[in-house]
Amino acid sequence: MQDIVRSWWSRSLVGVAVVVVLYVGRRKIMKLRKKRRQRKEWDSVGHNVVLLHQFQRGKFCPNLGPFALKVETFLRLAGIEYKVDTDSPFGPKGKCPWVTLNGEDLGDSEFILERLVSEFDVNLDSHLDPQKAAALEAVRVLADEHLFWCVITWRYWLDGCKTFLKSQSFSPFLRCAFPLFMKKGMKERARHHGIGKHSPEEIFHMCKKACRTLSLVLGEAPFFGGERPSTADCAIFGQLAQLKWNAPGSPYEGLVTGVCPNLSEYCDRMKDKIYPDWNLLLKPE
Ligand SMILES: N[C@@H](CCC(=O)N[C@@H](CS)C(=O)NCC(=O)O)C(=O)O
Repeated sequence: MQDIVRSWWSRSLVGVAVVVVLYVGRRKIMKLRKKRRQRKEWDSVGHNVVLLHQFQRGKFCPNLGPFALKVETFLRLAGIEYKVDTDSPFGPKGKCPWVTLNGEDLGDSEFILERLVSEFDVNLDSHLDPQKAAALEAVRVLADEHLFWCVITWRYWLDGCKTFLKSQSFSPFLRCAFPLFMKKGMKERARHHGIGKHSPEEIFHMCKKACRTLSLVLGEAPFFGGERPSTADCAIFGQLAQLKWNAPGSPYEGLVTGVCPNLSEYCDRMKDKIYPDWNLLLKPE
């Protein structure tokens, strides 16, 4: 009797092991096939057509990622033909956005823009003298490397994604899961970065100071580049758009709509000039 039970058990175990191996193998093959299919699609968008990999569109703003919005804004201003892929938002450096150009994958918005400038021989800054261009680069870093951290630390950790989710058309599953993994992950990242050591009030204060600085730099000018948008405008708009459209009803939104209204007007101006199809890009539900 014992022998029968033992052999039944060992046969069952072998059966389970075979099923698991088949299941894992099948998944791996499917993943490989998907990758191959995607690669084929990405490489066939056309010569000199940029494929921009980014997050899905939002309810009020075409992108929840400031760096993706920066690249898309640049592509439009420079008149470079592009297509969008939202299936694979994370690229070679594990970040969003990234682009595929003529079969080559490029990561990091700054490196992408530099490459586009040389590849397509475009210059959005020809009207700037070197000193103004250098000052704008410093302002761009303030937006990309400082304002960005204030906003995402608040968005994903301090606010627990509550306000942010109002601006996105996520599925019910993502609505529940997103805050769970983002809150903890963001807390850890913010602590490593250093900004997470400050109190919520201090982080808001830092964000306000950054907005006031941007507001003073902009002054009465229509764009940071003066009469027309420059490369730095793409980055600054990408970051400010997060406050203007992706923080509805919050004190962070108030920084541009109330404290520094010229930044809000600036966002509208950029939107109207560069995105005549803004509403068509949005994902309302
Ligand atoms: N320096 C990068 C920053 C990109 C970045 O931080 N993207 C965020 C989304 S806005 C991201 O991918 N975060 C995911 C992660 O860091 O794992 C750039 O300019 O492209």
